Amino acid sequence: MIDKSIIEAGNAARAADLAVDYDTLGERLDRRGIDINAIKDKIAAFGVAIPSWGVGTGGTRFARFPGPGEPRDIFDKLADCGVIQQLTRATPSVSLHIPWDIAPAEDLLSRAEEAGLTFDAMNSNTFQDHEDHPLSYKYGSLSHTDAATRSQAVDHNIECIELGEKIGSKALTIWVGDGSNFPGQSNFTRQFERYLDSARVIYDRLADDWTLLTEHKMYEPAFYSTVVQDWGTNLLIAQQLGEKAKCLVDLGHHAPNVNIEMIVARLNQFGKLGGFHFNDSKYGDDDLDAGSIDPYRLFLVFNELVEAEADPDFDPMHMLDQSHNVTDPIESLMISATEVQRAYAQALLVDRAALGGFQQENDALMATLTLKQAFRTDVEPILAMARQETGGAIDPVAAYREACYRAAVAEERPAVSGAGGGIV
Ligand SMILES: [Mn+2]
Repeated sequence: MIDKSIIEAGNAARAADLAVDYDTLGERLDRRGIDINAIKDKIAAFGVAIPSWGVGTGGTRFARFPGPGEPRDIFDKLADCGVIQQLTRATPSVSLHIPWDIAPAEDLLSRAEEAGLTFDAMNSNTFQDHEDHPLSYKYGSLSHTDAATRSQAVDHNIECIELGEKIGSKALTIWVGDGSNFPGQSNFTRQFERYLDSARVIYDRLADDWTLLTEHKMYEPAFYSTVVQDWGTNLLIAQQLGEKAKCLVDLGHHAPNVNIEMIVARLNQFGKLGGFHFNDSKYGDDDLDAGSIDPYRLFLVFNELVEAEADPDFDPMHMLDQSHNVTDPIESLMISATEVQRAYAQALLVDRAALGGFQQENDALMATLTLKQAFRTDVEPILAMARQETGGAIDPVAAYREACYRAAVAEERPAVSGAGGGIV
């Protein structure tokens, strides 16, 4: 963890400027009928989960360039996630990926507690072969033509649920690499029937307070078709399986220019929006840092989420899911968590009564300006004040760099090879 005195000294040096900036923004928002403290409290209560695999350097299918002090195992990953939470107070939970993070439940629990973390959704993995799985997933897993392979994949998902139950998780996320690379290779209908049959066995194993999240992806690793290619198929799965099944939207898993905020609205309208994987993209599933390319789109997604918050039962899960190839993953995850909070804060500033009126009157210009007014507001003082008041750092990256955390862990963690392709 970072020495508290570093955080306190950094905050002390910045506190006076922050107080002025916060008060100034508070006055401006007050003129718009908005209570800045109410927004700040919502931001302070908002959390986005860190994926355990995100704290390691990612890569492409060409290569991976690991940095110093790479986490060696899940316990190193929990330590890194603890630092992110300590400085940002925006990432209270970690999402595990099995088998990469397999460890005894009691050890996971005690180390998470030390790091001030809880566990978010469990993630199964049947997109690669496992040492202790005799059958290969080369031609699919839950939808494989071979019943024994499907059964092996189902059993793996049930093991993920069993570990999750011991560590306080309440959700299983399934993403499969199943699909085809050639027209004619797979029968679309039979393949999806097999997927649904397998998913039903997993679903039936879930406790009543668990959620099954299924994640769609239009391509990769299969390049002609994927079994769960888009939100339509994802919605069909959730509807076929039942109440506990919901859809997970990964922002990078769509064709370029798809209207993702509209997908969010549709899924929510029918009670099937389960959660998000945040990242950003320029060309495809680039897994770039959230908010780094198109922050307006992130805002528009949150605009739908704030609209949905009117329903007290609305409680989607939020997680970052991105690949850090050229930055320190801890720094990228801290900035990304703040970008997600920023989009949420901006969306909270939308004058919804005015927007509804402009929509009713078909005043397209004023409706869109209502959104722009919220988006253009610099909410950084709100985010920084929320961090300061909850014990985090006003400037998380500055505190992290000053603490030389990466150099310190590099002393204990041996350098790892960058050979071979990396994936997240
Ligand atoms: Mn994802």
